[in-house]
Amino acid sequence: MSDVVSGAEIDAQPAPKTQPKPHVDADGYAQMYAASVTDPDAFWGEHGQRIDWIKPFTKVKNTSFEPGNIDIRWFEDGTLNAAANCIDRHLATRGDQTAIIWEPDDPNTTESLHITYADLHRSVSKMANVLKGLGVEKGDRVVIYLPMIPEAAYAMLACARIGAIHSIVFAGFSPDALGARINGCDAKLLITADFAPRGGRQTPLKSNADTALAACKDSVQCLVVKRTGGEVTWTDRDHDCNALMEAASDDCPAEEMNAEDPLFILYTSGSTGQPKGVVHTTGGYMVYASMTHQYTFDYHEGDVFWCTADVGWVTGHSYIVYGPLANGATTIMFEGVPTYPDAGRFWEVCAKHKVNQFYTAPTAIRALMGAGNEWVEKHDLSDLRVLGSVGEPINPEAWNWYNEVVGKGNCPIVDTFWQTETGGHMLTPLPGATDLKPGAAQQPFFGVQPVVLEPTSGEIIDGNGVEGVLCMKDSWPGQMRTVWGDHERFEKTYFSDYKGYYFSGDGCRRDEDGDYWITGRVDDVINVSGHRMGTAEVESALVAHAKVAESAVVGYPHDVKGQGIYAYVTLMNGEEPSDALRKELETWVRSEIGPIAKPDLIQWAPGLPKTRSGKIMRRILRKIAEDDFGALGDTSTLADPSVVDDLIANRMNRA
Ligand code: 6R9
Repeated sequence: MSDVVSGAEIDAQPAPKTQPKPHVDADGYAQMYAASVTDPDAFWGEHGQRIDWIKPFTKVKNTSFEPGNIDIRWFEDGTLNAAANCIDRHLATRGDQTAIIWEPDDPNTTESLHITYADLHRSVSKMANVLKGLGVEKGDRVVIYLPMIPEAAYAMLACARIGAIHSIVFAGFSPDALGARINGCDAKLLITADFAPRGGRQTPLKSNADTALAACKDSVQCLVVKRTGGEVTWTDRDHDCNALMEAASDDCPAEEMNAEDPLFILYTSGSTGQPKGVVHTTGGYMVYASMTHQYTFDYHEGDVFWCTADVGWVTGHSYIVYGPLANGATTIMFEGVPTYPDAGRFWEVCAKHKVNQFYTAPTAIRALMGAGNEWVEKHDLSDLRVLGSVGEPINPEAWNWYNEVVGKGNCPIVDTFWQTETGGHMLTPLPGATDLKPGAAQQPFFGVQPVVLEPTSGEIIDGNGVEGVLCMKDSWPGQMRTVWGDHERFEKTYFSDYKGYYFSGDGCRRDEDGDYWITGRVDDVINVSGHRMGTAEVESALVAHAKVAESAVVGYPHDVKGQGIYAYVTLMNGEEPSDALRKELETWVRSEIGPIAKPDLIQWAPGLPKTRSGKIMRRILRKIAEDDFGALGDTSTLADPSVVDDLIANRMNRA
């Protein structure tokens, strides 16, 4: 036994893991940042080379934020294919490397899958040929309504391969929301699955799809993936995806696309009207998604990267699929939820697949923090190097828990502020380069030029220790290009309140050190569990109910969700409030929009506080929902100030 080390001794002295040198340190960041904003053409001309072009670009930046002429183009004469960048270019060097690890909802009944780059090439090419066989051509729109299964990535990349534009609808959305999005972009095809297992439950996707398609043109076809094999009804427009893929050729050349050809549409909520189709194009988006993925997460060759988002959100687009795969990473696709089968699931998956970078939302962190440290401590998280947060401001308590209990004080936390509209990270610390502050998004990514504006005058506020609204002074390659079918709405939403700037909709503070802190939306958008929702959308769902005369929806602080949905509802004359009706309205909103839009609190409001011109005073409703009615401010402009007393007396959210 003399020269043999016993197992116990090995356990007692684990070899320290080698840590790669971060891509940039503080000086490196400062130099690169300065270069990116002083000469964007030179900077992005160089970093544009990180992806493969079919025809190299000769022009880099051609962008205008000028009123009446909002025009954003990057690399505009270059051609490329996004799927070839995510797959084909890796085949020679890493065909056998795992591209996607698929982790199922239920680890006790289903095995995880390791899909190599060669496998991915085969499946995406087959799916691309299936799409072509169904008549999908370059420029056509394809709506994807799938669970988090490998086919979701195949479908995205198959569209990209043939130049079709995908629009993913989160599988938690209702048939109505799905139908509106299919019609909104005049899609030729819907790709869905029989069922979506999640947290041990199953959403009947195909049946939802049938309901949605009843409100669409007969010509829209439906490609159905078998996920569970459960029984579904079959109609004339349905096609069996598994059978067609099996029969399809695995040879499908990648279409040559212009840098400014649309890659995808993704619907997102704003402060007014129905959700709008955010359009991202190919070249700038790919450069930006891959570069942010590499630098923000300090991604190195061979790392296993896990973003827990759903591909139905932009985070899943940029940091499950396009960014990691463009960089030749191993990316995890997780079908489940953080608490199923138990509250240790995230950490079990991290240990099982030796995850190096882990990226999730504050709402999940808060929920798991509440479940107790023992769920984390029983798993080996020693491969974790970087932790990420996205979707909403992270409160310091959750940040500290994430840092200490999950990261053991060794993993920088990157609190990434960005939006569906921005394509990739805008403000974020960089591991190894930024001294972290819990709750701050801190510093602009390369090429991003944040400004703080005075909310009413729109004047730039210079210097540090200031607060205002967050705008961007100039374009970056990942910026959205337009609202699908409505360029005017694009200009009106993002460029009209503050002329010459891109307006994020968020408030922010720049502290004494010049670090940015996001203070939350300044418009009527609320953030529930990291999901963006327009209060107007929930209101219009409520008033669509026959018994509802009027409604006003606001957010209120919620321990786990960040914000909860507080709905004030005025009933039609003659209708009586009851708990049964409250339930009915909750179910109604779930079916109109989806479970994430269900109001947490509904207050019966015989009247709403309005100005004499009839405008609802949301400021007052917000304060009452926050149980902070001592600070209502001026109510003298109200048409009938007594409604406020009634609302306070019957408030639902007593501290
Ligand atoms: C990526 C994504 C965007 C809105 C955004 C802001 C909020 C996102 C944040 C954050 C504070 C962060 N938000 N990240 N707030 N700190 N790190 O979430 O896109 O769904 O479009 O939401 O989310 O309010 O304006 P999206």
